[in-house]
This record gives sequence, C-alpha cells and structure tokens, in this order.
Amino acid sequence: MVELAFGPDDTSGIYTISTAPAQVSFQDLWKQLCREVDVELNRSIDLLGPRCPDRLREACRYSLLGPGKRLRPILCLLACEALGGDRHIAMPFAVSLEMIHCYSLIHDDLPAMDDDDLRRGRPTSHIQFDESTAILAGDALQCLAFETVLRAELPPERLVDACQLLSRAAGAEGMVAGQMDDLWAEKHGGDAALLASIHARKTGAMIRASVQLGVVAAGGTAKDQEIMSGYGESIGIAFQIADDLLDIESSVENTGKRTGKDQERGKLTYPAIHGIAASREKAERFVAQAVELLSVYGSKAAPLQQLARYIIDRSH
Ligand code: GRG
Repeated sequence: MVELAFGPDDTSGIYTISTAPAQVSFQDLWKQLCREVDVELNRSIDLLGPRCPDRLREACRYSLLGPGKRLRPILCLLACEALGGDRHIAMPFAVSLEMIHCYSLIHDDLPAMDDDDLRRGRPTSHIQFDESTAILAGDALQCLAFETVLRAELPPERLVDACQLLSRAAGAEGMVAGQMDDLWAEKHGGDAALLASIHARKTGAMIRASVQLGVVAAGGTAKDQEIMSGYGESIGIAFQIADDLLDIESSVENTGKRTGKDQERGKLTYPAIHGIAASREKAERFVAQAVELLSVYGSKAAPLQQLARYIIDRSH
C-alpha cells in the first residue's frame, strides 16, 4: 500500500491532511472519514422530528447507514481540505450527498427500475420493508438532503450555491436524466456517444458535484471550481467503467450486489461497447488525467489523487 503524508492531529488524534508528520495510510484516512461521516448520518436521522413515522425513520436509517463506501462524502471533505478548508465545515454538504445517493439507490433497486433484491450485501429497501415504504424513504432522504445543506455554518450565498449544484447534479438534467436514458437504452440500444452521455449524468454528475460542494465549503475560486470539476468528471467516468467491469468480473460476495446483471438486462456499458481491455485502458487514462489536474495543489491534493487510483483498483 502506498503511504501518504497524512498524520494525526496533535490534539484530537483526528487525521488532517497537511499538518502531522506521522505516516497514515490512505486506507486509514478513508476509515477515519467514514467514521466521521457515519456519526453525522446517524445524527441526521435522530434529528427527524416526532411526526416522522417510526417505520419511515427506520427505512431511512437502514439505507443511509448501510455499509457503503461513502465515496461522495469523502470526495467532498477531501476537496475542501485540498483547498485549505476545514472539513468539519463541509460535513453537512458531505452528508447531503450521501442522502441523495442513497435515495437514488433505493429507487434504482425498485421493481419498476433495476429490480434488485440485494444492495450493500443486504436486502434492498423494498425487500426489507415494502415497496411503498422504500419509495417514501427515498423521497424523504431527498428532501432531507437539501435541509441538511442549509445547516452548514457558511454564508447564505454559499448555501445557495451548494443547493443549486446539488439539485442540478441530481435532477432532471443530471442523475435523473441519466437514469431515464439508461432505462430507454436498455430497450432501444445505443452507441458510444449515448453511453458516455448517460453515465456523465447518471453517475458522473453526483461525483462531480461532490468535489464541487467541497470547493464551495472551502470558499474556493472559479478556477478551483474548474479544476475540481475536471477532476470530478474524469474520475466519474473511471468510476463507471470500473463499475461495469466489476459487474462482469467480480462476485456478489465482493460487491454486495448481484453481478452479471448488465448483460442480462442488455445494458449499455463500457465493456459492451468498447470491450474489456479498451475499457480498462480508458479508465487508466481518465485517472491519469484526474491526477495531473490536481498537481497544482501539491501534497494537499495527494489524498484525492490516491482516491482516483482507488476508484479503478477497488474490488467493490
Ligand atoms: C433512481 C433517480 C434514480 C437514479 C439512479 C445511482 C443510480 C441512478 C443508479 C445506481 C445503479 C448503479 C449500480 C449505477 C452504477 C454506479 C453507481 C452509482 C454505483 C453505486 O455507487 P457506489 O459504488 O455504492 O458508490 P456504495 O454502496 O458504495 O455507496
């Protein structure tokens, strides 16, 4: 494992990117960030008021706290720190990204969409609860995400920017649009251009928004936003290619979801269009591009560069 120069903060024992001399692996940093994010995810469900029905609260908690990678929150926190910001300020944004992501997974797993019974190694929401509860949990998480953005202790104009970035990434021209076209392409087929356009929106838009929200939290410039957006776009494509390859080459034990489904459903995927070897090369190229883009930030961006590699080396 490559060791990076992260270290425990002198006083709190919490890792920060820039300060401490001790060597902490990327994996340890990731675990630390996951723990921090999970505390906040739990708290956000606890904060739901008494008028929230218990069953709905439990369905929200079940999906939100499921054993996922927390990729989007971590991207947000690391982007904020790469620009010299305090990641704790970015935490509400980070948590809101996971909420939108979880809502999309719940809805994607429904019988009307991908019809999956397994997610993150556990029964999907509509299997664990029932279909209507799953739909409503997704709806509730989506609304809660925007409320959570507004809890960040930042100037109002930055909260507006964050809400706008998040809603555009998730909405009718972003993730939802990508999902719509993906379902259409399952029935009607498509070419390399449609594939790229679907994934730039379905998966890529939320990944890009994750780093963009980190930039907003850190008070970054338009130039920072441009650089981080480029990084987000590149790793978004690499992430999707890796996901397509895992569907072919990995197992349910590794991924926690059914594999081999893309081909079964006639999905438009990178390996289906470009072949396995060319897809892998493409992913490598996008990761190299992402890493290069961040070189202007020096060692503060090392974790994001490491993360770009992890995206294609991961086993789940
Ligand atoms: C239903 C509006 C709506 C959108 C669904 C996100 C999505 C769009 C569909 C999920 C289907 C899928 C497997 C897409 C491939 C990329 C992806 C989003 C994988 C899951 O994300 P990870 O790997 O999951 O970050 P964890 O569980 O680790 O959070």
